[in-house]
Amino acid sequence: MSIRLLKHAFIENYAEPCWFNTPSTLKDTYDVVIIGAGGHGLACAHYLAQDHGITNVAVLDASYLGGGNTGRNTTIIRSNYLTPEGVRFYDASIQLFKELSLDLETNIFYSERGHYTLAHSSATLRTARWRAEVNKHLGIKSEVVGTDEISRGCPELRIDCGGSHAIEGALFHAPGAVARHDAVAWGYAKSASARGIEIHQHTPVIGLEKDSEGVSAVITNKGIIKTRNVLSAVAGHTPTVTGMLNIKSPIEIFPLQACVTEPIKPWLDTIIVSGSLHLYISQSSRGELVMGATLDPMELHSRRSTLGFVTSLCDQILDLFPFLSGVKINRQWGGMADMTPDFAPIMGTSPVKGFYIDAGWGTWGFKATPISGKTMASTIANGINDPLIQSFNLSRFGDFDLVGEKGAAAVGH
Ligand code: PYC
Repeated sequence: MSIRLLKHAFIENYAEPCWFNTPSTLKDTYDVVIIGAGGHGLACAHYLAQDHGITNVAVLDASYLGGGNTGRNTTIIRSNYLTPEGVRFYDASIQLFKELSLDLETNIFYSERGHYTLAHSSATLRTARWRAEVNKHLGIKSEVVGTDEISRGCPELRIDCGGSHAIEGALFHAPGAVARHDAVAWGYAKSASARGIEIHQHTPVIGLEKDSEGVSAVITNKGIIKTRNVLSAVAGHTPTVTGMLNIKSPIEIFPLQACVTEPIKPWLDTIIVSGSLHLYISQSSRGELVMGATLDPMELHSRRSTLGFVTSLCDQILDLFPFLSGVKINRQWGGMADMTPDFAPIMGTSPVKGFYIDAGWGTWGFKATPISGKTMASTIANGINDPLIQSFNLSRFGDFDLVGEKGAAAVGH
């Protein structure tokens, strides 16, 4: 071994390059405490500082930054939802995503690809038309296309789909895009940090306190923080956190699994989704095929990934793209999807004053990252729900005023 190399093994005083403000101790009090250093929590921190000048903020995470669903999703961005509330909300997110690399001075590799939701039956085509009409009405580019047009957009796609469930058409959504998910979290963390916001990793929250005025303290493994504003942005851990204040939520946690292949030459420049076959596939800028399926069928608080998932997904993918049979799966993983009964998020104020919820992101959270951060920041700064998230409040379940978002992924169409 060369002496030069050995020298580096014994010298430990090279400072690690660090984008984030991660002090080793907590302050006694903050104006806002955000639980969850995923994309949503960090985006909220960024917009609290940028839009409202609120910087006495701590973002806490039980584990590491971006290690939950932010780093585990398949990065699809789209706004071709079915409800007007959903379409407006996700379109506002796309508008923020488009400028995000510049705004955060971080390349998030935003890549507009076009998004095909395949229809293998006349019933699915009918839903596609319904979604296209709602989208067009709200100025969103979506249209139903026939098989010739699908073949022009993705010549490799086998329209007869292996012979048993031929493709009849698709909902095509030109703004459909992908981005590098962890870079989104890093960019928001960097920007929030630069404005003085603190990020505390490996700082689990073990309790929350309230008094007659509302939420009053956050108990962590490193001490108690006094605060009058707490945001829970913890995806699959939401019922645990809301339970600390005896707030009931209708969320149920289901595993959602995904995988990537080895990198191969670029050939797929669109996003292909089939609700009927339970699959979605796109190609990353690195050349990997990023693929996923529907939720696991049973409620489970786990991120494990299974052989059954990858074999059944590949079986379906090969019906569409048989030439991939020799391509290797490199990695597979799972995330915890916090599903709501109406497939829309739970956002905004809660029954406890000063305690805010950003949850119920099921299979639709990554694409909402910028707009959830922006609207939660405005909600916290003003103490009232931002108009864009009014319909997503927890109170809708008590008021029987559900959203019914059947344009969400992994939802029967
Ligand atoms: O909402 O498009 C989506 C999606 C794809 C995979 C998970 N969610």
